[in-house]
Amino acid sequence: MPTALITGVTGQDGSYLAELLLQQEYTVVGMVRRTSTINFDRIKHIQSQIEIVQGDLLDQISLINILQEYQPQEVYNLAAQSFVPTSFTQPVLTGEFTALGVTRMLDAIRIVDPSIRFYQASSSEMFGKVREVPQTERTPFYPRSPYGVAKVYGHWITVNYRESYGIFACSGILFNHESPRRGLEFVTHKITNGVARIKLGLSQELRLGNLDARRDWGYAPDYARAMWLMLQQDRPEDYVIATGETHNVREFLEEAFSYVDLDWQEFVIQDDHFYRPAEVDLLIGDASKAGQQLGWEPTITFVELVRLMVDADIEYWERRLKQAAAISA
Ligand code: NAP
Ligand code: G4F
Repeated sequence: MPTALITGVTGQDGSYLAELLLQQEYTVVGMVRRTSTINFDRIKHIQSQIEIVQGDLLDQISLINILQEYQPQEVYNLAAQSFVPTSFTQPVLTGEFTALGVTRMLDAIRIVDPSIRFYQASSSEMFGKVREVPQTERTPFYPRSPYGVAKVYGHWITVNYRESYGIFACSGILFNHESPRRGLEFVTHKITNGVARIKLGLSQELRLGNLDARRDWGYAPDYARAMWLMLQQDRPEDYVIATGETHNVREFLEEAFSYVDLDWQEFVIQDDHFYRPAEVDLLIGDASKAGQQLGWEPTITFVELVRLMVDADIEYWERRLKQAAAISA
């Protein structure tokens, strides 16, 4: 059976992609960086089925060694410093992980086995101050954060290694995708976690930044499927993956709070701390190329996404409350 290496396997997307590849009977090798405490929450249910190997996008030799030892046919490069606000406070580190890390992996592939198929996690953040609506594979980039700039570098170095060395390298230009496994600092999960805590009496307020920003929000497992499909094609190409619908943060709030019969305006406080030095105001993707060539389409609507995230957070906090009650009884 084929072997796939996933960098960023402990992240939201890495965990869903690992599940999908295991279902397809791949041998899955998950690269993790060394940390002082184990951070396998998202993959603990499949940990025994994955080969976990230590490596770091900052360390070229670790990448070469992993490719030599495990000989994967496919590499999915999902590791990155992925939080936009942190890219403003740690721009150089973001460039090292999110931009140069891509070159380190591509060069490791070129040296060890150029027949390896490569997936790069490109981002709709590259469109930034958008040049056209909706955004397609041909829309010019205008990134608005050090993260977006780093992703543009990662995107073009992927194209360059494809054109220079004939590597089967694809970029998925993925629009925002969410799930109960989304990091808690991203706006969707911050909202649904806040809603659950307020509903259960654990919080009284939710502090947020810009409520006018518009995003094209999809469901992460659908996007993991698109990554895999890209590497199964006859030719390497780049694809936009998106739902084709856009909503602002305020609409997300309305949907999440009203689902549990609360009025968001009674709890949400706008806080300057959560505004960014430069904002991406509007993202909406046109995934028709992925529809035609990959047969890909999203399976979950915006309302279903909001509700499944609220449900998961309420379930999580109810479980925690029951555990606390059992301990104190
Ligand atoms: P995530 O949850 O933040 O996961 C990032 C992963 O990268 C984590 O496993 C993290 O490991 C790992 N990582 C960070 N720095 C590393 C390093 N130097 N060496 C090795 N591993 C490192 O991100 P995600 O939402 O799953 O996104 C996956 C990828 O898609 C990212 O590249 C992101 O930029 C991109 N993307 C995401 C979206 C989206 O909406 N989710 C949209 C477009 C593109 P730790 O667990 O140790 O921190
Ligand atoms: O959830 P966000 O932090 O996601 P953002 O910046 O769009 O980036 C995510 O999607 C990208 C794809 O386009 C990925 F490449 C990237 O790795 C990441 O996964 O913020 C969404 C919007 C922003 O406009 C932000 O200003 O929500 C607005 N927002 C308003 N209040 C907030 C908050 N964002 C956060 N994180 N926290 C707030 O309190």
